[in-house]
Amino acid sequence: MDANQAENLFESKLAKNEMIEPKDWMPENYRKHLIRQISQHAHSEIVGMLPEGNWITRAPSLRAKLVLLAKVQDEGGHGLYLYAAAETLGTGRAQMIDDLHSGKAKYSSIFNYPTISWADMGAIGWLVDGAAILNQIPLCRCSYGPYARAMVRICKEESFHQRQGFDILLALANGSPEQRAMAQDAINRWYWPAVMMFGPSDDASTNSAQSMKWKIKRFSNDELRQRFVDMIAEQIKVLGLVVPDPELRWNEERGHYDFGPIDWDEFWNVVNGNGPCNRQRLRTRVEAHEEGEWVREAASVYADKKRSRENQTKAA
Ligand code: BYC
Repeated sequence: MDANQAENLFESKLAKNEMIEPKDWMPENYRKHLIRQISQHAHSEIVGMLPEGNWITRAPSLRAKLVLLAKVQDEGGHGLYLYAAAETLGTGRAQMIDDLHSGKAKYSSIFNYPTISWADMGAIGWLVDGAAILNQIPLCRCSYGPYARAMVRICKEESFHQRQGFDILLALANGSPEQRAMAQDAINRWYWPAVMMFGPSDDASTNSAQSMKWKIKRFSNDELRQRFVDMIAEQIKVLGLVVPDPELRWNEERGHYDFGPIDWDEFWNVVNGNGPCNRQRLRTRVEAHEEGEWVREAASVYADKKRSRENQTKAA
């Protein structure tokens, strides 16, 4: 098959909504675009374990601790499926991890905010995982097979995460005045960063147009953000709390909630490494990686031994 035929086949698969698989021909920029997005996504899951991991030892009950532990482990698993999906595109995991540690690769802005109370576990589950689900469900239909398939399982787990977050906030909202205030404070701090998670507005989104042509992204950043605002504006009524946006109002004509302006300076500041916890998060990740050196070494020596034993048995 010549280059033109290969490209035609790729385009016709996209047009028919067929998946592109690792061994299929694909344009180099499609490959690079996916490596960028999938590795950023994997890094977000792994760095995303840190703000919540912070509360495992301080969970208010054994049940809460078990649930949080399971959730944080799920995030670790998501990172692993996603690194594996990125590896099918020909990039090595060690390279991706180096890029995270050197600050070259991005990860979601949301994980650079501190978790200062137990209610933050609720706000992260409800708002952050809630935003993640809206962004990630369409990725189950993205054009690259290994990414789309990884997202199916991830989304199932994320929906459990969102419920556990809501459950924490509901308990606090129905608790003492102090607990209610704690829930409101967490929502006040996490709401806008969650709104920002969807990325820059459509006119400033450099990757969106191409990503949509390639059927990686199915909806724009602003479309998904609007869905999120609409969903949260309704769900918060059940909690009897409020979102920190005085301009949030139902717009009958649009059939959506209007909302106030987003502080894009804050967003870019965090994306560019200057959020409240960026340095701390990277330092913790690098330390964890260095401390795990002996595990990686032992695993690879064990794999070598096993292989050579198998070879000896075959030769005998
Ligand atoms: N934070 O052209 P755009 C989770 C960057 S983990 C940082 O719109 P794109 C969870 C963007 O990378 C949730 N950077 O980009 C885990 C680009 O820079 P580069 C993570 C951001 O890719 C644990 C530039 O801004 N989810 O759920 O079309 C516990 C221009 O943006 C952000 C995913 O990663 C941001 N928020 O759209 C709990 C989902 N937004 O790369 C929960 C998969 C934008 O050109 N990713 N940037 O240098 C995506 O869907 C898309 O990559 C995005 C951005 C919607 C994030």
